[in-house]
Amino acid sequence: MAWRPESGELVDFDVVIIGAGAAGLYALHRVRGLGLSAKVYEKGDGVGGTWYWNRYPGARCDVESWDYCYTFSEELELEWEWTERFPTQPELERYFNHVADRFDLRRDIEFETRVDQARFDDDQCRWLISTSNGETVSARFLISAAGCLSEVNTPRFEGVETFEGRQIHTARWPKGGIDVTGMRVGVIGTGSTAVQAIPQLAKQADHLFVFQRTPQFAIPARNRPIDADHLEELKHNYRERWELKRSNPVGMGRRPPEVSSALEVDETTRTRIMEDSWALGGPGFARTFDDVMTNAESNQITSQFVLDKIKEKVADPAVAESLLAIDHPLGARRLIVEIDYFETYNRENVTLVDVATAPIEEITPQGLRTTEDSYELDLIVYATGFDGMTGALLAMDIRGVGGLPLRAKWAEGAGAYLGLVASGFPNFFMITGPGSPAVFSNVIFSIEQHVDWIADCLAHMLDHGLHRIDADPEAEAQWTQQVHDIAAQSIVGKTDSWWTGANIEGKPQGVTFYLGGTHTYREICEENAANGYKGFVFREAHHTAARKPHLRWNQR
Ligand code: N01
Repeated sequence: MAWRPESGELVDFDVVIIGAGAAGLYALHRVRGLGLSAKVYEKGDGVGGTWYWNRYPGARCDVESWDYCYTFSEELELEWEWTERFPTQPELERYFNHVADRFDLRRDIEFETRVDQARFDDDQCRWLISTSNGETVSARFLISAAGCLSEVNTPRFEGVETFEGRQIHTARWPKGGIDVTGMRVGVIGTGSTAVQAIPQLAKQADHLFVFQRTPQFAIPARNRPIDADHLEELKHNYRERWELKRSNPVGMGRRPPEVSSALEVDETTRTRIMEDSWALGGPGFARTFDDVMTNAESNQITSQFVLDKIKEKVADPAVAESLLAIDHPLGARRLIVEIDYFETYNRENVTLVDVATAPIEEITPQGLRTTEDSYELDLIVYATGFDGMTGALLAMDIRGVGGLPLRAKWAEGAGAYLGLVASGFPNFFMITGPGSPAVFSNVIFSIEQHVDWIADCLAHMLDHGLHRIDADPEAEAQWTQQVHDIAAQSIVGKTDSWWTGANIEGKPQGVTFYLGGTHTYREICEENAANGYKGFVFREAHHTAARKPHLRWNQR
């Protein structure tokens, strides 16, 4: 316990923030700006969150660099120079380190420290937070910036411990990299991560085996360096891009599609529009038409177009058939953005293994055995994803009023009012929590919006002498219902994936993202704040049991 030696009291903060990724860094900056004391706990030994952990070969963001960046500081936006359309992990890690230095954030971050438990003390109206270094601190407010994709999912195959080679999850790739030269490498998975890693590993490995259970749609990235003219233009237009992001349903700085529906135009026009969109590449392809995600016919047309394009890239018809056996509509799983992925299967040293028809049975000392064959391997790469949305939150033991564990509250499904506060867990804010658009958007732009809302709410509480905020259970239930109703109208969630929680055994199933659009969500949040935070329940300071007042909070 981190008792203050001289007084025997707990070390107190106004705010404790969990995680020093994009969300934690900005949250720290904002709460400091309110004059509050804050401490960030970060598991890693550096900042960047996702971009600290995911160092696998080929790791890069599949949102354009000029969209995937903070917008809160004009100076930051104008001084940072992105070098590629889709930034690599090293470039992103440099960016977040630059942000940490530029805003002097490091002094309030404790690295290599995991939050294990957080308990709400209702009498004192404070959170007691225990960490992996054996300390317990107290804070008026707790903010989770733990991320939507930070709790890794490694399937528990029989015989894992017997493997004589090396095995690693992509999100735990070592800082120095792994030299796979001359190795027989097996990659399990064909999601976004695997699709980035496979072409890079294939270039070095002696032989690469890809164990594919579910083939997926992937759109060419058409990555390119950003030249001086483009950089100039980006700097010139950043304000306009910000406006576009605010009005875009997924927070990207793009204009709406040329036509709303594929069904609105004749075949020639529609093919031309799809060709243009294909030539542009990137995640925007999912928005070639407005109704790709909601209209089955429009989706079918777009899906078929992509299938035909993929077919052209793969030389071996049997391999092409396996890659094209896609069982879901385009966009029902997260659309993948690729660089040379399909072409990689034309290499002699790459073998695609279908583990849908012949599942992996066990890991053996020499490699891996499916129901049909055995594969000798030196390195097994688990590109098997994450326990998304709630995994990192539930990995901690978070307990609200009356000691209720968050795990118990969410046993039947996760939800929080506006995705920000879960009722029964006062003074606990979630950035990109369940019920928010979260990663179903340009997540860094969503993060900024969530953090701004939270910081404004804290300022409101300070100004009005309020010590406690909770979500009204009824408002929360209505919001969660709305989240589910909107999801029911979309193709998202009609197919099992990490989006629905299907990749984690025993996890409640269902989409927990708000799919009504980030622009609409933003308006709802802004209106909520402007109307006095309806649906939230506040308590004034004098309701809190007497204790030595926390100076900073009261001195403001
Ligand atoms: O994880 P995934 P990911 N046997 O869950 C397979 C973001 N991201 O790390 O589909 C065999 O998508 C599994 O098969 P199946 C992005 O949001 C962003 O790739 O369950 N296979 C699947 O193929 C993305 O959506 C970037 O049948 C097994 C794969 O493992 C999210 O992260 C880059 C298996 C897991 O795919 C997650 O992507 C990378 C088993 N027992 C990721 N268990 C950017 O560029 C699992 N699989 C921003």
